Amino acid sequence: MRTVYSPDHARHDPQKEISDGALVDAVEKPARAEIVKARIEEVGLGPLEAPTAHDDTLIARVHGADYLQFLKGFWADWQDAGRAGEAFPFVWPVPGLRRNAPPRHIDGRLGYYSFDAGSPLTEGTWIAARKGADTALSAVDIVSGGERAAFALCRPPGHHAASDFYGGYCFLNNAAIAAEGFLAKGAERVAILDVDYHHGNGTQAIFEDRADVLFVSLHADPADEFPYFLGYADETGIGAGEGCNINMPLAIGTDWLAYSDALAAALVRIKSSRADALVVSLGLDTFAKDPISRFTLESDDFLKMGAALAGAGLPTAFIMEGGYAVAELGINCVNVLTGFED
Ligand code: Q9C
Ligand code: ZN
Repeated sequence: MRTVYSPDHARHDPQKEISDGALVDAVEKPARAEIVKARIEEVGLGPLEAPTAHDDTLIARVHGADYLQFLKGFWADWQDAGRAGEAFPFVWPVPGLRRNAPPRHIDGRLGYYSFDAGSPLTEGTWIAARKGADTALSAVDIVSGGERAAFALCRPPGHHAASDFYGGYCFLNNAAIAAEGFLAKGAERVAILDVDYHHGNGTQAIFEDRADVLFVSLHADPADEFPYFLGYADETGIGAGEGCNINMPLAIGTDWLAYSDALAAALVRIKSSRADALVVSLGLDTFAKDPISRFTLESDDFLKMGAALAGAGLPTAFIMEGGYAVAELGINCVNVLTGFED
C-alpha cells in the first residue's frame, strides 16, 4: 500500500495541553507520525510519497472561509496581541450567549472558533494542518487512480474539527476533505467509517444533513468520554441526511469481542449503502495501553480490524486520526493496513 507523508506534520509540535484540569505534556506530538513511518519502512508496506499540492477548493467545501482565514492568520494575530507561547481558548459562546460574529479580541476569536481548551494552537499549526489536507487528498488521488487503498499519514488529526471550529487536537477535517475529494472525482456516494476511540463529532456535523456521505462511527459512549456533547445513538441525520448518520457508542472497557460485533454491523450498513468509496478515520486509541482511552484492543486485534475493513470491498482511503500509545502506535497502525491487504 502506498503511504502519503510530509515531514511538515512536525511543524505542529505542541509542548503542553490542558487535560483533566492540569497543564500536562502534550500527547498529540510529532513522534506519533514518525513511529508509524518507521514501522512502514520496517515491514516494507510500500512507498512513502510526498503529498501533491491541492488548491483550497475542496477544503472550502468542508470549512468556512472565515474559519480558514482565522487559522491561517492566527499566529500573526497572536503575536500582534503581545502573546507568546501556545494558545488556549477559555470562553465559548454556549447557548445563551451570542455567536453571530467573531469578536475583535483575540481571546474572543479563539473561543468563537473552538470547542475545547485541550488543543494547543501553535506557530506551525496551520502549515502542518494544511499539508495534512494535501496528504489526505493525495491519498484520494492514488485510490481514484486505480489503487485499492492508500494511507494518508496525517498529523494533526482531523475528525473533531467541524466546519468552523477546532478541538480535540484537530484543526482541518482530513477525512471530510477526503470524502469531498472522492465526490469531486465522480463518486456518487461516499461512506466514512470512524474507528477512532472518540466520536468524530466534526465529521458528523459536516455531513449530518447530507445523503451523499454516510457517516458511521464506533466510539466510547460520549456520556462517559470526550467529546461528551455529540455521538449518541439517536443522532441519525437531519433532513435529507436522515438515516445517513450512524453512531455506535460502546461501553468503557470494550474488548475486541464486543468491538468486532459492532464493526461487523457497521460494515453491513456500509455495504448496503451503495457507496462508491470508503474513507476510514483510522484512530488507534482503542488500544488497551492507550494513555487517554479506555477500550482494551490488543495489537493483534488491529490485524483483524484491517481484514474486516477489506470485507467492505470498496476503494479505501485510510486517514490517520488519534492513538497515543506511541511505543506501539507503529505496530498497531500498520497492522490495520497489512490486515487489510492480506
Ligand atoms: N482526559 C483524537 O483522538 N482530551 N482526539 C481528552 C482526557 C481530548 C482526542 C482528555 C482528546 C481528544 C483525535
Ligand atoms: Zn481519538
